[in-house]
Amino acid sequence: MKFIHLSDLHLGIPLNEHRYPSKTAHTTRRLELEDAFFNVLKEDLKVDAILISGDTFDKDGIRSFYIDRFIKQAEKSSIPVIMIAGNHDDFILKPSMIHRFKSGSLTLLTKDHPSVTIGDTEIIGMSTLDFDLNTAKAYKEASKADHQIFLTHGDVLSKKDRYYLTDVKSLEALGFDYIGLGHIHKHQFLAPSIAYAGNLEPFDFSEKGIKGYILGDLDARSFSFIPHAKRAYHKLKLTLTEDDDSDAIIQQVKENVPDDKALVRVVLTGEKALQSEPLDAIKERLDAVYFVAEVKDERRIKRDLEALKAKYPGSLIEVLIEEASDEDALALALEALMESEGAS
Ligand SMILES: [Mn+2]
Repeated sequence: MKFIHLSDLHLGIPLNEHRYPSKTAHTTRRLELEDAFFNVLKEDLKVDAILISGDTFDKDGIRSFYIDRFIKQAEKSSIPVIMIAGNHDDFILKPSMIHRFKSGSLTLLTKDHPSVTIGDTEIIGMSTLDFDLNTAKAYKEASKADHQIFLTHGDVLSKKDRYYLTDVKSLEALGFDYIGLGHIHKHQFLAPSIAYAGNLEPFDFSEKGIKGYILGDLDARSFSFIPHAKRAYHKLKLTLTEDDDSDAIIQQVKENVPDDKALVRVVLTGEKALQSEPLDAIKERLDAVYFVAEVKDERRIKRDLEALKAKYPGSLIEVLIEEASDEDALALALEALMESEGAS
């Protein structure tokens, strides 16, 4: 039995428009998030099942279009799609909704129908709402199939999370051939056969790194992460000297982030020339290279202000240096003053 384990699609998640350089870029990204799962379905996958471990929908109240499209595509899939509800989409367990998710190739595992058997493997699922370790153990022990997979959704690493389920050791002790988890968006293996799949596409700068799904082969006992995302977020801190201009900045960013489809946040630190290029100009140049670029300037003006004060004692320059709170304003004022005084 081979399967794909994916998670946390959060269909309908709002995307902050003002973070995108244009309406077109915003729309492009919105569609990439909406289409990620359907693109997986379209691929010629040599697997026996697609397992989704919760939070398929972002929240109750999203446009029905997202739910309708998901059901329509999943029910006609050539590969069975087996899903559970997470903490974000437990509304699909409501009596008015639940029946829609048992149609064609689509099966939602619920308290009343907690498992489905495909070939020699029983897939058991428990939503965040229904999670109970002893019940999971009882299901495993009652199973007559050769293999068992368990799907659930919540935190198994931090007890502080209000959706904490249990710890990894307790999950391991259940003896499943594979446990597919949802909730934490960063994909990770907690044991050779226990994994968070993470989401298919990153949603914001808090979700760095490569995104994709887990490809599992129960007979080979092999479970591996497969990258699938169209884009990745990158955060970059550059330490500059006052001689570094936008050419040097762009070059350094390109060396660190060669992928021009990326979404990049650059923090500039180090030294800044008194007369430096406007931040907007740097951002515009980065915008021309990357899909989304953000720049934050944390540089400090290097010029020795104490020496300047000593050179112009009792002058407006001294007052400015002592009173200015904003470095950019200080730089501009100093520049203007020194020009008018013929200093440089
Ligand atoms: Mn969740």
